[in-house]
Amino acid sequence: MPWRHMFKLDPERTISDEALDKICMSGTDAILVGGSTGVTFDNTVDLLSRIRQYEVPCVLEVSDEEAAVPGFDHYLIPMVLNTKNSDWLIGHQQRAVREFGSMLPWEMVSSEGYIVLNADATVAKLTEALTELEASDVIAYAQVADRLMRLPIVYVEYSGTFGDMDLVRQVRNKLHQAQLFYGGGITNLEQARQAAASADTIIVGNILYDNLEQALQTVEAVRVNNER
Ligand code: 1GP
Repeated sequence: MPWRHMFKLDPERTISDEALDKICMSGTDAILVGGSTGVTFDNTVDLLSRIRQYEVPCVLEVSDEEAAVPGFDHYLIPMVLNTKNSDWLIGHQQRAVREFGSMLPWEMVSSEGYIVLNADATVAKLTEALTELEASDVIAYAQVADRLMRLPIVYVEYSGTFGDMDLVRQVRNKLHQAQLFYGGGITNLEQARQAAASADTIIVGNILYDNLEQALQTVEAVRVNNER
């Protein structure tokens, strides 16, 4: 996946046509559709049909098997590596495959190994993530994903707060084949630059709803990086 910058839109949240136009025309590499709660088939279809008016690639992160909507360019299936509850590692995924496996466009599906590190985030609470981790624990989770499970993507998730970039860099240095996604608390261009220098791909979410202009500037971070 060659993308370096993605905006993440939550189908449960309201976004105006004007804001969506700016987001889709921003130069971001792809729009990621996903959320921890309240994602339904209907609100996902609605958001997809609006994004489809633009050329930007559109990717669905399938966090609820009920909202597996056809018509996206790619599908990402999250597996939470540092959960206490194996349902979030393999349970939901097993049920989704049982239900929809025969219909899945497998060549358009990639799995993501999430390491959820902000204890206050909805995703951490929902998935019962073990967030009190040493750097060596985090790196080991990433290596399990990369070397043992051979997942194509490791996602260091600090949703809602800007994370430890030194740790993110350490993780990337240990990855053998997986692509490193970073998301969480990117609210301006400077943070986006730091994250883009530490991970392969950065994901910008919440700030789209709080300060659209600042969010749009984050796209510059990967352009500048690419030119280096
Ligand atoms: C959330 O990693 C993404 O899944 C982005 O995080 O909403 O904090 O930008 P933010």
